[in-house]
Amino acid sequence: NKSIPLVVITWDYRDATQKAWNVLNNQKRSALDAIEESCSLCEEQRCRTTVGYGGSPDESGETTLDAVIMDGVTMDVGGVGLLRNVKNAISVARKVLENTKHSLLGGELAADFAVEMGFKKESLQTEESKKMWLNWKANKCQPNFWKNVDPDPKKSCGPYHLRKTMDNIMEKHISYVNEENHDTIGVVAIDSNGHIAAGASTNGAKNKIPGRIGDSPIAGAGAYADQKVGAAAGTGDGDIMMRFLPTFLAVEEMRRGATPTEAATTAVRRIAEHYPTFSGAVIALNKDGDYGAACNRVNNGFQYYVANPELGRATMHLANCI
Ligand code: SD4
Repeated sequence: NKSIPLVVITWDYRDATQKAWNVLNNQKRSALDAIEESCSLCEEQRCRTTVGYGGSPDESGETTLDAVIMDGVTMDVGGVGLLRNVKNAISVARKVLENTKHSLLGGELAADFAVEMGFKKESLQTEESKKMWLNWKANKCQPNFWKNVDPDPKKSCGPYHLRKTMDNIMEKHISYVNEENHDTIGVVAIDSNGHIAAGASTNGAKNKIPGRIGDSPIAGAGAYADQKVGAAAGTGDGDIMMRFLPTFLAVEEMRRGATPTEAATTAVRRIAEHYPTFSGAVIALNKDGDYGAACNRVNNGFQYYVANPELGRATMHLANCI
């Protein structure tokens, strides 16, 4: 089969795609390994500062991480949400998958779990992320994630005095997404044994309210895989996207016979029916090795990377948005 092994990765993460391709093609290792190692590379490289440490500081200046990995053969899932002070989000997620009966661990206690699994605890703040945070505060904490409540810049933008704002919240939202704030790495892969897996890793949304967990660590939201059908991964405005479980929907659409492109389009369209200005994308593949993507409101279309035997190496693709 000329289309297997196969890996599809969100955005312009070429190195990560090449990494996954080496794992799948040269080393003949598993789809799960390809997911973990490609996401790990992005975490180390701090892809576009929206994956890994030192990016997307929350209102208090802290970076926290979300990640998920799903095995389409066993339907086993490992996720970490709001992971603090540990850099290796996807690898900790894989430990949740392989060493526990749980599907999702969160916050400070997920960091304790990580330490038990042998990972190092260290600050995720960098000079750069500190500067991002200070600039945001100097700019009266705009944009932010509150509605019907005004942050108080004098109090580090929070706590908050309750006051109905007259601002158009959607307008704020547009200025927020125009910053290209959403660059989660999502990965779907089929290995040479035909096994399918999916995963994602991110440091979430800039200026998020402390405690916020996005779509990425949640199966069916950030990523989903089912050996009988295929897999999908999402990127974009997680607060909106997680309300629609777009990667679950994409896999279900493929189960009903849709192509990956059609399935991704249906998932994105479902969200856009309710939130026309949301920014995001879904990538998908099926068990035959077909793949595709769809997006909404991504400037200049949505770039994603693919590698399979036919392409031979990581190759850029572009999806026009709906
Ligand atoms: C989130 N979906 O936490 C993530 C952000 C992101 O590409 O960058 N997605 O909302």
